[in-house]
Amino acid sequence: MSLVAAGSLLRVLVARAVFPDIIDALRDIADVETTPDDAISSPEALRRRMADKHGAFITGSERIDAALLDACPLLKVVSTMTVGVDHIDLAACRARGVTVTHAPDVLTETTADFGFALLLAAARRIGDAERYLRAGQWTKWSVDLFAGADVHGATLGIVGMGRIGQAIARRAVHGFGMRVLYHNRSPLQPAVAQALHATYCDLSTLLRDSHHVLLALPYSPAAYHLIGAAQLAQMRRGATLVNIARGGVVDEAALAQALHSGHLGAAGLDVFEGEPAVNPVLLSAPRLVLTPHIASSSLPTRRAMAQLAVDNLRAVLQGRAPLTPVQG
Ligand code: 8YV
Repeated sequence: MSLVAAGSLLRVLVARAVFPDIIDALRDIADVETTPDDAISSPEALRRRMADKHGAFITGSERIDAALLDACPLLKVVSTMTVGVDHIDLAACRARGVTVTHAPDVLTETTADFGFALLLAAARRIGDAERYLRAGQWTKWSVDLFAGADVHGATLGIVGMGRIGQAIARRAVHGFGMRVLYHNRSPLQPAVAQALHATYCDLSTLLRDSHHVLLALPYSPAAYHLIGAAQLAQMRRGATLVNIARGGVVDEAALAQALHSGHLGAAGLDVFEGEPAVNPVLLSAPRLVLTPHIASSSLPTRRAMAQLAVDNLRAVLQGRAPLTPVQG
């Protein structure tokens, strides 16, 4: 059953400039307001733009909260092209009967590739080495020039063993001969853990025993500064920390301190607490690779994420079940 009477058109907001050819697939069922300049709407502007809409296509940049929802009485569906939903107040959506959909699965392998790339870049100091060469500082070979840590054969601790964590574990075990420890809300089914050659342990054990620690957990308030000064101190001297989860999981000042002191060997961050602003303490920290939240950014994957978000929107607006609703 359609959500509006015959003759009147549904209205959808596409909050950022995403692949016009994919968005065009909404036009036969809805009047579509796009964002050709790709500007990020302030909360007030977003409220204004969404006020008369039945559906919204959003990215991780748009925050959906109770105040916004109260200004959108017609809203039926919020479709985010991200897998993470920490920018959406799910309880407020549920209370108002607004369906929330997200984009899992399509980005898993691409994001896992990037997590591994960031681990390799950090451990093997690729960022520092490239800057050094480009700056014309390479005048002679020397025995320990940018000598980093080995990744192959080392122990990788994965915090958050969902789809992406598991895809990283497969790369680590089968591609790099690593031993994998993991920490998760609950252990995997024994057969799944066995197939991944991954061993469950508590966070302290994982931090103590891993040469490299990779964060791939979904963000929730409980995960805020999960890795702070005390946890960094538990990590092995010379270990690597990689964060592809959300910036808030790591205390950035404590991380900078652990790099300056030499306790941590290296780190790689794709996500930041105040992004797109980056805490200046990170910019001056040594042996740190920084990337602008691009783990899912291959062109085919970003297109697949947008396509899935469109398919979810179409389904809900046409009265069908969404492909990938947010559970819970
Ligand atoms: C997004 C992500 O690219 O899907 C997620 O949860 O973190 C990334 O894939 C990012 O949120 C930007 O919208």
